Amino acid sequence: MSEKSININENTTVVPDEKKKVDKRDAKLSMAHLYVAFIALFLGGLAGLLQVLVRSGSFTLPSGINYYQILTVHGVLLGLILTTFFIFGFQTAAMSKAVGTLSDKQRMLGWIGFWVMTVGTAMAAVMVLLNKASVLYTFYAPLQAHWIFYAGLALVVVGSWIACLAEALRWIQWRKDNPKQRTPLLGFMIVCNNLMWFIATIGVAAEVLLQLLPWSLGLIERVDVLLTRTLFWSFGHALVYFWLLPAYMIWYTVVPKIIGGKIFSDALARLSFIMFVLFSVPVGLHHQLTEPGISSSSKFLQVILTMMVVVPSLLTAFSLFATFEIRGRELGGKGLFSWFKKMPWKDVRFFAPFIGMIAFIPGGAGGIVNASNQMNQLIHNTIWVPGHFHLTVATGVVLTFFGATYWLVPHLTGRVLTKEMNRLGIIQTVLWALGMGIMSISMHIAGLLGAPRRSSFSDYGGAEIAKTWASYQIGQAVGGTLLFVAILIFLYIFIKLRWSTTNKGFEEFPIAPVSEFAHETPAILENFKVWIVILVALILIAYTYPIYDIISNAPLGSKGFKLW
Ligand code: HAS
Repeated sequence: MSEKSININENTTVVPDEKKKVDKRDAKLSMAHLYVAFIALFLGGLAGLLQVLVRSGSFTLPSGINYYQILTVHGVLLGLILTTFFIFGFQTAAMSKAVGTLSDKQRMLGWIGFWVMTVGTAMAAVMVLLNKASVLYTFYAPLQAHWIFYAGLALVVVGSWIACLAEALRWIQWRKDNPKQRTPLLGFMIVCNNLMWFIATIGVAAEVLLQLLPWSLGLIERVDVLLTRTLFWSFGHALVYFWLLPAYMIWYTVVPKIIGGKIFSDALARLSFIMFVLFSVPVGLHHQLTEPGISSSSKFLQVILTMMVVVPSLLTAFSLFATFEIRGRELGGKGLFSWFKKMPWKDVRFFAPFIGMIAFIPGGAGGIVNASNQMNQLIHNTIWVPGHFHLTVATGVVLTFFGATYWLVPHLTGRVLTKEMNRLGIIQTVLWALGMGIMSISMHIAGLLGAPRRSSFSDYGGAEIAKTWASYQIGQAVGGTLLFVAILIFLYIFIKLRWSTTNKGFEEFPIAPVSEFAHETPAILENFKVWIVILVALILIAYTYPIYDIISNAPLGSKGFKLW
């Protein structure tokens, strides 16, 4: 997109021309990511279906496949591959649309990043399928996977850094071309997400390169299990916000346009993203509250910081309610909840992310329960936790990604979202919401009754104990089956939107302008130097002592269990 097509509204936030399409070369790069993402969705979803059927107790896996293998396929493909590829696919298109077409050099970097990630994915996937890496998506030591699995995941991370660099360079170029102007909101959000991702992945890269990979290659005999887990979680919680922030980008900038409204406040949106950058990394210990070997004062500090990272989500909820209410009133609605009736319920581009928002409310509340130390003792390592993340990532985030796919794919491929596909999309969303609702409610209740997570039915300590939560296992199987049907419908719609010859045309890439009543955005929000200094300080405060403590009091380390 040429800079000429960018205009500036009264509040000086840059809004791209709505008729302008994403450049074809950028669209190709974006689509390449989506193909890998949706292959991962199919295979990961199939593994999920097998998993709930096994847990229901009424299905036995064919010989040669074990429960932990399909659990690893499910977690790695959906939690790591679907998300990462979708996010970079979406962000490439969004950067191109909101900030401008990538230069040849930036696009080439984007392709290098894509191929490095794809080769890494193939390496890790082959090892999991050969049952040489059934170590789940968190790859906790002392379980040891084949070194090719770790090398593959390291390549996924390195490839993602290259993709981040390509996007950052485009944004920097815009700043140079437009000095003293506020950068486009969507571009700013992408830079925040990538910055958070880059800082967070340093921890997991250190874990893999300094501990797991040399250990699996036989170069070192033992690993410090607690150190590897702590490095993993310094990345792991930021990982969940790396999934969430693209959904928030859509909630803040796309959904208001679809309902015919405006962004409530540019400043509030940027503040919320900066808060995620600051507070997403130094909170990982809330995943380790029950682990010995970490002092309670370090855990306490990180629990406080966890409560801080809830604040930007509350700001987001406030902004969204305001956007909906203002638009509802513009359309003639009266009373507190008038907006509810005025929303475009029959438009899947709105309906899917909105259902995601609703699911995110109990999902987020569950997160606050998890983070509260005493309550964590009750739910940790029970199936309550998968209940929590199936509401947050698998509903809040994934439904938003589905909703975005319905306009993004036709936009990128020169087609339109037909009425028929829109209707099917709504059915798909309802099925997804129903399936996820039944499954995650069952998971939460079974978790409170003590059902462990990450365990096959036969490992429950005997069928007698398992009877306590058996009916909820059936609930999970029913929900999981509905979800698999919803995946098949989604893939059918994707194929139609991508390859059909009867729906050629122009589909909008919706980006809303900022409300003319919004306050000016303080310049400091764009000053990344300040935020990076504060971020590094927070990480040092939160992690220096626990890591020093773990290393200086380390026992011999573990030789581990070779699973290959
Ligand atoms: Fe979490 C475990 C704490 C958010 C994902 N989390 C996990 C795991 C995953 C995950 C995958 O403190 C498992 C990891 C593993 O394998 O072991 N989580 C939190 C907290 C938040 C939170 C405090 N989590 C997320 C998000 C995720 C995610 C987001 C993915 C995308 N989580 C934890 C803790 C654990 C944990 C502990 C460890 C448990 C253990 O012991 O193992 C917060 O960020 C949540 C804040 C969210 C809100 C909701 C705001 C609502 C909004 C919607 C507005 C709706 C509108 C529509 C406007 C406060 C923005 C209105 C319409 C109407 C009609 C009403």
